[in-house]
Amino acid sequence: MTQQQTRATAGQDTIAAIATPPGTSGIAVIRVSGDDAIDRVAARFRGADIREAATHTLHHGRICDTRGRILDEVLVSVFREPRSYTGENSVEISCHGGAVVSRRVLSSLLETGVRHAEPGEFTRRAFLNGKMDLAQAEAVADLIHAQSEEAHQASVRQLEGALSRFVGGIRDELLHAAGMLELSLDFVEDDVELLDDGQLNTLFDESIRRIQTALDSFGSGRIIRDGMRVALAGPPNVGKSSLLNTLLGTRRAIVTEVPGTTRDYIEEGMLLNGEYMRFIDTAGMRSTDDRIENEGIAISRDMLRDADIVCLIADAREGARAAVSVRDLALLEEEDARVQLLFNKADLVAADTATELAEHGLVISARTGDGMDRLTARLAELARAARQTSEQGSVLVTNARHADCLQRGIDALRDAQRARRDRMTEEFLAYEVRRAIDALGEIIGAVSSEDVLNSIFARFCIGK
Ligand SMILES: Nc1nc2c(ncn2[C@@H]2O[C@H](COP(=O)(O)OP(=O)(O)OP(=O)(O)O)[C@@H](O)[C@H]2O)c(=O)[nH]1
Ligand SMILES: [Mg+2]
Repeated sequence: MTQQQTRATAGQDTIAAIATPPGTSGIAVIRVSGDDAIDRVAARFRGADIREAATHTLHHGRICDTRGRILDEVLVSVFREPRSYTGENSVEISCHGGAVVSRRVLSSLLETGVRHAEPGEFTRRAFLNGKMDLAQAEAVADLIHAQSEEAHQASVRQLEGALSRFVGGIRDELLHAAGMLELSLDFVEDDVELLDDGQLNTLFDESIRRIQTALDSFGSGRIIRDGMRVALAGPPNVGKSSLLNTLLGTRRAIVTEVPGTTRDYIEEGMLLNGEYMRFIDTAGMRSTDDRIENEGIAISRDMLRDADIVCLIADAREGARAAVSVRDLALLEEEDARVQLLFNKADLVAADTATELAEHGLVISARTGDGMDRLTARLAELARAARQTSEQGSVLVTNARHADCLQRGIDALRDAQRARRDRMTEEFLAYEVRRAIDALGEIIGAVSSEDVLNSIFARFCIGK
């Protein structure tokens, strides 16, 4: 479905939701949007007559229930279409915070026939009404979920349209080329060439190169957006779960002296030296007949494959040679650059043993917290190195959906390039170029399906 079609079928009923998080707070904001938004709020508002209010005006008054009982003293902001977040008539009611107040104000509005908004529905309407494109709408969700300064910066850039402009620029050139190719079909008899072979060659090559550069930023972009995935791995009982708890400063994972305590994996994110990291505590690796434990070990191996960093943990009492068997158990290659060796339980070995081990990896104690500073500094350093490529000012891709679209764009352009070399007809070339255009168009939502929109906006919170 194209964006235009979606627009035409978009319901214009009036929706409302509490836009602030639940719980007690100074104020809470209730958002209302739709053709009747202003009239519906006016029906419950005692103060100025906002039905005639100009756009971007603020009004003091009271919200009442059906029987006219005052629910709260509020400030009401009026926005008239198209000059609002959604592009529709909108009202934002700032009431006192607290779960009961805001819910009663919302209920009072729902009684007037306003519908409760779905997650992300305000932003979805903003997209459908052309206030922002799809990549920008996704940036709104990223902005809200940003866990680090870098993630925040990246989503602001995307919201400001950096990715959209990049994609749009290439797409426009391809649209022009497709148009020329299609036009030249009308002149087949006359043998008119609107785009010569050299121009096409350059266009395809250059577009592939630029898209590839953007795609290459996805490795670091993903780390910036979602955090660096740090897996804690090793044999049973070496203290993986203890380390997770020490890092988090809470008792998140169960720790016992029984080997094989952790069976499922546990994932927990935290900000460490300004870097957002996701720690994954895995089941200890060993050969066992326990079916449940083996299932856990299989999952652990998958986790290790996907991790950005693998902290391979050995018991300091077993000495440096333990590290090798740990690596084998985890099925990791010797030269795997993601591996950081840790010797835990340093409190149980003599000082000279610890010094010896320090030549092979970091020596720590999850129990005493010894060596944690060095470990966190090392992890922060690895995180910075992992996302370094992004600093070079080019566009940053942080989203797997965008990466997939870019890859399909490249694939289509490679097919186009091949078709050109094989002297295929313009019709064939134009078809491949159109495929690339559509793939790129999916990023900004020039082409979008209901399914794609549903999955994107499901990530949003209600009220956004
Ligand atoms: N002395 C000492 N004991 C530790 C240290 N870290 C963990 N332990 C103990 O080692 C035992 C195992 O710890 P866990 O954190 O459950 O180990 P694990 O690697 O998660 O074990 P599995 O989940 O079974 O694979 C517990 O009794 C912990 O108290 C440490 O640094 N020093
Ligand atoms: Mg454990």
